[in-house]
Amino acid sequence: MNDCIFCKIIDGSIPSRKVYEDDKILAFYDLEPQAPVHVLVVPKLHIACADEITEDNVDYIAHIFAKIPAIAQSLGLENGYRIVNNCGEHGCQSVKHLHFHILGGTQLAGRMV
Ligand code: DGP
Repeated sequence: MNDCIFCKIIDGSIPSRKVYEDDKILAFYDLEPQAPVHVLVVPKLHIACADEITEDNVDYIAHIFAKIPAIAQSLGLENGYRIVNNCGEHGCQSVKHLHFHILGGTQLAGRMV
């Protein structure tokens, strides 16, 4: 996608602070952190949002979740963390490339909204 910020981060035309990368996914620090540790994990395939996950692309999502424990460990999140996905307008999704926030590094609030 030509106008997608996260596709540009994936192809390197926009710089990012990378945490983890393989052939299917990229993890990088969020530009506007909302916790002491705030990392985004994205599929390298452009999937706009959670509504666009299908049987054909779900292997990217499964791979993200298979890698999150090691990513969290590398970030020092041994006391836990939160995984967040914002979908669509009511979910306040601002970047239309599916991404999972990993938030941690402190005691997070009990309520999510
Ligand atoms: P969301 O609201 O769920 O769509 O989250 C989008 C996140 O993306 C938000 O926390 C800020 C982050 N973000 C936006 N643009 C950039 C960027 O160019 N670089 C990085 N590292 N993060 C960005």
